[in-house]
Amino acid sequence: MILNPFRRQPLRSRRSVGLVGLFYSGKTVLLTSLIAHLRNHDPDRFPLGSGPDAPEMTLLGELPPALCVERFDVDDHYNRLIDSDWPAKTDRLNEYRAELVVGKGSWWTTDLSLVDLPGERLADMVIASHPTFDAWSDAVLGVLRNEAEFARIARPYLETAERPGATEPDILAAYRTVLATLHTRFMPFISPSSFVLDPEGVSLDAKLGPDRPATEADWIALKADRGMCGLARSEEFAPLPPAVRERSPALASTFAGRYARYREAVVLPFANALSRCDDLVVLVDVTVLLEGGHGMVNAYRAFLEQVLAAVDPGFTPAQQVVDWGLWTLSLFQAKYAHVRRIVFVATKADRVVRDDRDRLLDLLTQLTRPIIRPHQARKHLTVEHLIVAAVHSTWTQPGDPADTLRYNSPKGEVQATVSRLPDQWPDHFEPGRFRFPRPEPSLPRARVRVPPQINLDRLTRFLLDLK
Ligand SMILES: Nc1nc2c(ncn2[C@@H]2O[C@H](COP(=O)(O)OP(=O)(O)OP(=O)(O)O)[C@@H](O)[C@H]2O)c(=O)[nH]1
Ligand SMILES: [Mg+2]
Repeated sequence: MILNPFRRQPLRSRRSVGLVGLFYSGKTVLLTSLIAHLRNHDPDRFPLGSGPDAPEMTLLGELPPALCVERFDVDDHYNRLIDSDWPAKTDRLNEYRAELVVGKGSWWTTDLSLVDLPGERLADMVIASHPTFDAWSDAVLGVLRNEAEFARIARPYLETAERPGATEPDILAAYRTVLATLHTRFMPFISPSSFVLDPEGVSLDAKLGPDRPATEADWIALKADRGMCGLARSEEFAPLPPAVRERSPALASTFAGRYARYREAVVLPFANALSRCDDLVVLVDVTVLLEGGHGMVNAYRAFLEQVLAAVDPGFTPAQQVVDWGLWTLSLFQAKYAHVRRIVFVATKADRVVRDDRDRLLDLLTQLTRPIIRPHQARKHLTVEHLIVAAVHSTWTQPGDPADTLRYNSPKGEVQATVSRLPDQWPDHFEPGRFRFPRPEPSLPRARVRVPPQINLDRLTRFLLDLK
């Protein structure tokens, strides 16, 4: 909190929110739409409370980033949405920061930071939480060995690494094949993430170019050839089992040096920014998980467990005392940086029919609750679940069948049959069993209007701590 007696609102509180979620989960679109509503708040369409006295929100000014270097380019993203194009993929950590006031007679303003990052980098949280190469190797290989989905993919790598006489290039090539297979099968457990998004922010997909190969094996070979496991070609590393580290200490020490440099340059900047956030919005694209099959869901669970283990959200009573002490000693400014609240958001809720929105929320909760419950049992942690569409881009007309949605595509308006959601995650389902539309964004062109949305107002209420 900051005190400034010469202002109409003499008190200012600071709040930082990190958006986390896999690549393509909808972080940048959500942030862009949220900012459009902050800039142009309409209390009737975007109610921040119930009843006629719901407060108005006013943006007092935009501020330079506080948690990272790069500013979130909201105008560029918004202009693309207006042109019926989704924002470009994020290639580096960036932040939107603004000061706003909620309500007319308020004494408080909120200095709000919203942090966006490339989804691929989150797989590196397991690097953030392991300062040494040995500990990281054991953690990664533990998951690759124990999760049935990964074990088949990882077996050839382990055999290569454990073979006497295996060279550094053999080991790196075999690990790149593991990562290429995970990427091709949409399994989000690709660390180091430089394999799919190099330190310059160039993504593997962008590098693949037009020479599209035919079979899955072709894809894997191509990606294994082009992906990079480290800061540069000469800086690649791969996890080594304990026996291999013992047998080849020189190789283990080379990999450990490269690991430390990668961790310092790529991972710690975004891990530090996230750990300084008060709230995390964890975006889960349930529709993409359903489209991807049970293998993708299992990989996603392993990924989310690692991310939350690294963030270690929540507060113990002792931390609360330290927090209070810091706060008073530094005249109400500093506070113990830590994530206190998490909201899980099922994004792109406009891809399912209206009657299935409750099921979407149930599927989200079934997926995340077992992962977050142990954290809640150990610490004070507020957890919320919501479904949201940041840019509501589908619609129906009276008389349309219950399983259809309409939306715009480059060829004009489409009416499509969409999959109905199950009550529970099926035991076994292959990719392609569920299908949902991929609409163009539908947005008013006049900037005095704001994007149509589902529940973004409820998310904003949670973030601003409004009842
Ligand atoms: N129908 C619908 N599609 C959406 C919505 N939000 C995002 N999408 C789709 O999801 C894609 C990815 O959204 P982004 O916001 O760029 O995803 P991201 O999480 O920022 O991805 P990275 O930058 O790669 O980490 C978009 O290109 C759209 O196709 C939404 O509200 N409704
Ligand atoms: Mg993005």
